[in-house]
Amino acid sequence: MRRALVILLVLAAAGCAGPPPIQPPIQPPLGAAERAAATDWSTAETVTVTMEEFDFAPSELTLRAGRPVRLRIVNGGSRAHDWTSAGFFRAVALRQGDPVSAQVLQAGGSIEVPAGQAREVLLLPLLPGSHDVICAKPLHATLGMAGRVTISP
Ligand SMILES: [Cu+2]
Repeated sequence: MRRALVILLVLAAAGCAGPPPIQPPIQPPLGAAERAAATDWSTAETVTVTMEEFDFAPSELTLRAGRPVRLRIVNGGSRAHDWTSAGFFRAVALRQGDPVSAQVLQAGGSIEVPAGQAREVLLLPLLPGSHDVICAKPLHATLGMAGRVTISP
């Protein structure tokens, strides 16, 4: 009984250690780990998106299913921005063992980039479809940081 109480207190304290995630973590599609492990990442095509106040350039991307991509998100603005699309990150395989990839999934499908910096992830588009992309910072999508990313078959 007493031990159970101690465990509960420890769990409660651990839960208060950091701010809660804004969005729930992403589960990659079935088979994503196997597809990522079988991918030759040296063939990845670089696709760059530049974020500024308040837009994405380009705002619309089309990627081909089965073609590896190095998605490079550059923040050319003067404040933090993110490139967020839960639907897109549920449709791709990310390269395993990449710290940025793990952060993106943990953050609910969001690539967070401080002002003046860049982040990149290696990914394999798997499931065809079209998804909204936003900057999830308050009001940024309304001000223009919104777009689409499409995976074509
Ligand atoms: Cu923003």
